[in-house]
Amino acid sequence: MLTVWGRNNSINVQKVMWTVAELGLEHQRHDVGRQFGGLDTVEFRAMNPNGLIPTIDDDGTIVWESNAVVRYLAAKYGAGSLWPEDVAARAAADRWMDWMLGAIIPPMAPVFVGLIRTPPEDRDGAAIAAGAELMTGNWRILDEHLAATPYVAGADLTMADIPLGCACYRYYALDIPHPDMPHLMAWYERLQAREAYREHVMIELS
Ligand SMILES: N[C@@H](CCC(=O)N[C@@H](CS)C(=O)NCC(=O)O)C(=O)O
Repeated sequence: MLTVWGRNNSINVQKVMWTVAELGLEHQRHDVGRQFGGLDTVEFRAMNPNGLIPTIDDDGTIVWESNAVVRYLAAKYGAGSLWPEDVAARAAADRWMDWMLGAIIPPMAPVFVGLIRTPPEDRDGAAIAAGAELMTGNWRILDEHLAATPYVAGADLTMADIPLGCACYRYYALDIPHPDMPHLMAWYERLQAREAYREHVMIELS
């Protein structure tokens, strides 16, 4: 049995739960993190010494780091679908998963924390605007890439779409300027047509 630890409003848990749903895996999820606590217990730290979510136990195999979890599940249960079997195709997916961590998450963090988790009177407007501008510039790179391909790593949904798809929902849900990026929007609409995406990713920001 697959067990997932993590509250459902965490972007990193959402990556895992969307993957689990796309693969149709039997599972259980425990609400831990933030208001639920549970990350500082001896038992949890024995699984993940960082005390962070998501963490999974798949019949005794413990995995943490959300992109590593997505890769593990895709490789084990989604060969030929979420997991591209061709090495070059897999590299095309891998690079965009890692790119999300370096190009989207750092500028998105001050925008998300500033607008969602900070009272209006305490917000750093300059930091929010700078993050939004940097993030938008990087989304433009993906927008141009998506002009030539319906999904991030080819004709069909793969693991490459998962981290970026989770971040894209947040980008459009945040109250910042959203310049026209037609290819990004078309891809985002394709993702929204998927039940698993709507259920596990399109959750009110909190
Ligand atoms: N690089 C890690 C980051 C993990 C992380 O920072 N998780 C956050 C939630 S998104 C967390 O555990 N925060 C503590 C909490 O929720 O209490 C990953 O991608 O899994």
